[in-house]
Amino acid sequence: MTTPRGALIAIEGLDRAGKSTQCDILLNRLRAAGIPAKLQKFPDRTTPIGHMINSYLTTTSTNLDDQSIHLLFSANRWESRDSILSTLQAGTTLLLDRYVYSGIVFSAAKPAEVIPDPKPLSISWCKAPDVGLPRPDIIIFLNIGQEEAEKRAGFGEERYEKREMQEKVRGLFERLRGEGSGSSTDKEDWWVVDAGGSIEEVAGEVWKGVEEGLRRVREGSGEVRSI
Ligand code: NYM
Ligand code: MG
Repeated sequence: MTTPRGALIAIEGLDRAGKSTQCDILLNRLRAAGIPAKLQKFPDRTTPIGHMINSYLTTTSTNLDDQSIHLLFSANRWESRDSILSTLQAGTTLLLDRYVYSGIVFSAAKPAEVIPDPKPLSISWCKAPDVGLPRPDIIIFLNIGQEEAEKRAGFGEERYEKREMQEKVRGLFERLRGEGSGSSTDKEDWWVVDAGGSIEEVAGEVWKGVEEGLRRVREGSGEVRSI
């Protein structure tokens, strides 16, 4: 008998929603339950493309136009595609700390800087370069209010961590999740968790989402779908 494939679980949310904390807890919890698991973070700042992204996010001297940085974020996922698929095929569950969905909403939320054509990037334009990447079995969305996020340590250090931008990101995530008009992802892909509670409370709710993701894989065809 072949090994059943691992689950692909994306954790998404605004900056300071607690994604990285929850990913670490989850990884330990999966392993403690005897489920082989790995964590992959996007952007992956360790690759050459990731170095460019990091310098864009952390310095004001690296200037890239909105389209170019968007495509770099996407390329940074494509360069992991083979390892994502082989990890799943080896029976290892893979947690993604951000994925395509952050890619879409952060780019689409940007105030267009280009003159004389100040149109923001559309969701469909932003989604296009990621079409064909492995699609998560479940996307766990850590939902946090803006005031709570701003209270958390480190907020405001990087590009995009501004209130106005974050509010747009929040609205666009809602649209993607199918809560507004013009959703471009399937509603059943999303598992929304209130991330305003204690770390333990949130971890408990996240775990329920993971169990749902694992169930979908068990009952599914074994195939990894594509975006
Ligand atoms: N981000 C992240 C994007 O703009 N596009 C993407 O494709 C991804 C994966 O990068 N503010 C943004 C969201 C964050 C920033 O992410 C850095 P993190 O998780 O803080 O390292
Ligand atoms: Mg950040």
